[in-house]
Amino acid sequence: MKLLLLLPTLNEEGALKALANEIPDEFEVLVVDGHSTDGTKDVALEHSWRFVTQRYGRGKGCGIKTAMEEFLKTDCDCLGIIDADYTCDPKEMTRMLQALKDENFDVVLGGRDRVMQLHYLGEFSLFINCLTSGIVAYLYKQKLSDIQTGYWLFTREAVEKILPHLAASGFDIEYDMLYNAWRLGLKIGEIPVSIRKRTGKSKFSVCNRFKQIGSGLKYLGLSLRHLYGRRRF
Ligand SMILES: Nc1nc2c(ncn2[C@@H]2O[C@H](COP(=O)(O)OP(=O)(O)O)[C@@H](O)[C@H]2O)c(=O)[nH]1
Ligand SMILES: [Mg+2]
Repeated sequence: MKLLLLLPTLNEEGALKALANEIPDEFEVLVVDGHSTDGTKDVALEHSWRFVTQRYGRGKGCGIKTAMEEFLKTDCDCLGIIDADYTCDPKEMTRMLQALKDENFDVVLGGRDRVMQLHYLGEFSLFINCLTSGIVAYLYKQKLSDIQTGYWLFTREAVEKILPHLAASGFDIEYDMLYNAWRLGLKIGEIPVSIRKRTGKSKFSVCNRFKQIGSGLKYLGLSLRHLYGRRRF
């Protein structure tokens, strides 16, 4: 199975340099960039990776939607996504791909180790992640422990089905992808993966944190409406 690995970037020059030697040779790499002002593009071109500037505006979600469109233009079978900030180990994607094949999943998430999350992301992020993941796992009846993960893997068919429904433009894209995968009846799996210390600065600001709470409530409402029908919610 041919895999296209997406690295969504916003000023990730340092992290991309560190990641470069770790990406398995068999993966094709696509960098979708949100108008970086550092040397992100140079690093991508230096390694002969495909480089595209995102369409539809600012935010990670616009980057992911652009990447899905670019993926559908290739002959690759699967789209893997990892955050390009060095927290995600690209080799985990090989294990995710194996799980996708073995279990016939349409979508696989990498569930990041919670002790490492506490260490690298802090108590508050871990608390929010446990809370939102717990609610989603209960409502969607799925074994999911980490819905805020940066590790995602989709079959081509899953991308074809999900893409027309994606509405999120920013960091709410993870809620959106999962909500639509579940709503469309795709087979979703999760396997345990590792995380590491970020290289460079996080783009997830305090303002983003508030927006993310609003988005979480929005997708909770949409999910409840999907489960119980329009009239009650
Ligand atoms: N294409 C694109 N990528 C983005 C944008 N904002 C953040 N990213 C990338 O999304 C990933 C996650 O962002 P990050 O800053 O690490 O957020 P955090 O993991 O929540 O701290 C990183 O690879 C970022 O470079 C954006 O506007 N466009
Ligand atoms: Mg990050």
